[in-house]
Amino acid sequence: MHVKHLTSALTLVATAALLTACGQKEEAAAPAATPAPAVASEPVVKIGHVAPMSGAIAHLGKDNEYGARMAIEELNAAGVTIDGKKVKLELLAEDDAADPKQGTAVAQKLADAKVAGVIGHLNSGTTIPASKVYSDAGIPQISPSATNPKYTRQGFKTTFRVVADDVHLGSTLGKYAVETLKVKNVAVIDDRTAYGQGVADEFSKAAEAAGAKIVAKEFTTDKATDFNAILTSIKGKKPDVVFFGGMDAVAGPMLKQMKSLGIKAKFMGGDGACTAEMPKLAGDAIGEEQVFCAEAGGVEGEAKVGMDKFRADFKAKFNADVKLYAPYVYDATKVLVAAMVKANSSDPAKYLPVLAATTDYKGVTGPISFDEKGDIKNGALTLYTYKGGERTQLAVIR
Ligand code: ABU
Repeated sequence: MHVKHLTSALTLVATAALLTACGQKEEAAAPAATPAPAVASEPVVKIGHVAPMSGAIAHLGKDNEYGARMAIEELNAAGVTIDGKKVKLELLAEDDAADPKQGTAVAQKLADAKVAGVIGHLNSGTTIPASKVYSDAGIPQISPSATNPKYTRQGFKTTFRVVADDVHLGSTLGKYAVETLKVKNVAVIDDRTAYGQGVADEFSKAAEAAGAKIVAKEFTTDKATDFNAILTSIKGKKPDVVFFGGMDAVAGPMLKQMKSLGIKAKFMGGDGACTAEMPKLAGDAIGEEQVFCAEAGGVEGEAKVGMDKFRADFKAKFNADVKLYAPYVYDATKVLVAAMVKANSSDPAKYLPVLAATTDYKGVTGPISFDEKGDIKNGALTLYTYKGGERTQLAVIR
């Protein structure tokens, strides 16, 4: 079952016989070995986490895993009681290398290990195929970062997401490009992943609907490092902005090559290219207020106090800044466990309906309620630019 009882081996307590020396009479008879009372250790509840811990975006995978570790350690320290028993939460962390095949393989491994729930995966391209494995096994899954809408639209009862999706991201960015940045000619590149292609398509639709012209459409891959051919072609079309659907590991070098080709256009991206790592990846090619992007969540005003504390605690614990989705992983983990506690069970069949009914959970990323598909209700977006080598918040949009 999902709560594993660890039983201690019986400890034999031997009491030394006290014998008198030199044939003297025994002062105390040696008692027979007596089994000590068995001390049952805490039941263990296993929670899976999956993200790429190897490959080009391992830095983001590590950020996610740190978020999960922080939540689990805090919960264990505070004490979690399910059905009257104090339990120990155990994180089973796996690496899917952002590869769909490896994603389904580790999903099966976690299902076989009878995890009570899964936080992940990071990428839409791995989260979507893995979700079939979890659905078949009846295991609830919360993605903290996969934004392709398909994930929660497959009719599975086990899929949840604590961030806004690509429809929200792409359409908001497309509108922002035309209405606020006043761009007219747009070039679009995607990395052919489920996320990159999806967010680029949504951006294009919204930018066109707002009156912009798509002057170039190109694609690359999530492993490419040389963009000279597509950027040279784009340069000839004189775009005001280049939108890239893909991750920061590709966006950074792409910005460098735009600079060396003399392309002065603005650069936009979705959440995958909106990380604190971008200035490091793009170096001095990241011009002042040249790059605009959005994170698929956000808090402002008083609600920011919890997020600011989370960031400070994270830094103190891991000696690293939050790169992107660690706070969402942290909240996803706590929401999952809160549902188990409320349901008085870590059995997925019992706590899944309670998880689905989550209403106004107060997370560091804002209030979390799920709609009928398992998507976050009223998901926010945060628009950012980069100034002085720092990701700088522009606005939170609901
Ligand atoms: N949302 C951007 C990164 C993850 C993904 O959806 O592939």
